[in-house]
Amino acid sequence: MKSKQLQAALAALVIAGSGVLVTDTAEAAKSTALQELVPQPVQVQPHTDITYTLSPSAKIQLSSADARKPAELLANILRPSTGYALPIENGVTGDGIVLTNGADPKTGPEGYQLDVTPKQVVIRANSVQGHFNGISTLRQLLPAKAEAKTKQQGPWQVPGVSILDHPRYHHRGAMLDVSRHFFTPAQVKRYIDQIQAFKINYFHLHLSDDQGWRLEIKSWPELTKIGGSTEVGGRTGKLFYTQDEYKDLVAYAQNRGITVIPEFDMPGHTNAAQASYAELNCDGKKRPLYTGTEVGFSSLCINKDITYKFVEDVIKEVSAITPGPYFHLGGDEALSTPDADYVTFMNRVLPLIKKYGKTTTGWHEFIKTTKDTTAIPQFWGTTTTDANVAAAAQRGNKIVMSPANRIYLDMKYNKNTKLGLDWAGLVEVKDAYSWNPGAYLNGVTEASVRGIEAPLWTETIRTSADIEYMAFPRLPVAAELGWSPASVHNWDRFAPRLGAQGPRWKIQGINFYASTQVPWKK
Ligand code: TNX
Repeated sequence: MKSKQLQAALAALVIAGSGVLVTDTAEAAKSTALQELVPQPVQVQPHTDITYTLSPSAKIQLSSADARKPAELLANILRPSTGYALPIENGVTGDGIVLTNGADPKTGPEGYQLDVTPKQVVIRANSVQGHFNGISTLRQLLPAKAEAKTKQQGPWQVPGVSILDHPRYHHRGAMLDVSRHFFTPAQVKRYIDQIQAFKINYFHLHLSDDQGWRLEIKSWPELTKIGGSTEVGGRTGKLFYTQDEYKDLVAYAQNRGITVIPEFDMPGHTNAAQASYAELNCDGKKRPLYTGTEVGFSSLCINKDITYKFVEDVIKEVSAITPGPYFHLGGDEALSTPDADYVTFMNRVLPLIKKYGKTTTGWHEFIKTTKDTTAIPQFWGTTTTDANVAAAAQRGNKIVMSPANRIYLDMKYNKNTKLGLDWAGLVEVKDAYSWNPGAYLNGVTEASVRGIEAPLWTETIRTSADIEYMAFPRLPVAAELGWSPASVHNWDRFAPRLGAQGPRWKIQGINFYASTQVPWKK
């Protein structure tokens, strides 16, 4: 056997899991890339006799205009690191990366096929989403240094493979609380880029809470002038997004295949609004601004009409600048709102969300007030039983799973973690992985689960480095749970794949938590 064939054969054996060591480092790097994907694709068929090498004259070729945004995303990543021009062209000819249609129907609305030939990497998908997802996979098949912002030395090899892939759940989300601490548009974009790489398709922004109102509402300008002037810890400044800044963030996400879900938390968690407008308080007196971290002390005034004028104006303005179909109304921990008032409030507010063309989503408490099966409860409890959520599932509602003791990114990893909270427990990487979203809540089966979301509350989180430390590696864990088939779920096989992301994150400058549970690749 020629040595190249021998190496290929050895690589095939490694993939088959025989544990044979491949001594040639380039061959080994290529073949192992197929075992290092997060999230794990549905089907990976290696072709060990094939390698594609990106050449300086390669083009990104489109067979449909639809694929232009995904193509631009890929070009913006690969041009700086490879130093190649990588022009984006319509039509398929010759060497390069091809984005085309005609994928196997099994790939569904978000899946893709990726086929590596000696001359091309062909990503086939029947939707823009599918192309974004295929590109996320291709990025992980290239050497980690392809992620660098400066020119690196090739070769830029992709191992021969045929992949067919599609998600387990439609909803794969990440939430960022920009109320407790405010994050600039640049910081938010940085996080959007990081979640996008793991096929996350929803970005939920928690835009109001006791400590801050973070989006300009033109008909209620004091909300940001007063309510958006401070945060936990008392820093002051312009700590809010203008509507133009918000629209820019939404477009930024959209250009990466991500739908923004805006949240305005009510009827509790409303001190910032109550500090901005006296009339939102039952006693007609403005509340002081709040920079602490307690929850449950605030409530809108349920029996005043002005409350609903306020809520309607917010829904109306936010809906007009949010292309996505969802409005998240919070609804959690309304501990200062009597139960009957909570029901009264929701009965008046839910129709307003419909009136402005949006679908309601909210923290799961609100679902006890409605029989609307299109409403989406987001379960954030720490129990495996919730009668109201189970009843909603029986009626046909789809549930987003965010159990706090599993997938709250603000929980400490262990008792020495400096950042974060521990009210739902300590959540090490393995704890975050070891649960099944489709069989977690009694009475909520796989078919009733819309997906999974990893929330990051920011009482203790102030910088991008802080965000990254809490989100990495647990956000990729959530992405794996949301995307990969239940049948591949296995910690011993997952941990090395996760560990293989380490070099990539180092190159990207991600400040990840190097858990000792994970065998990090050097
Ligand atoms: C509970 S989870 C909250 C938030 C806090 C979070 C901290 C939820 C719907 N409400 O207000 O920020 O705990 O972990």
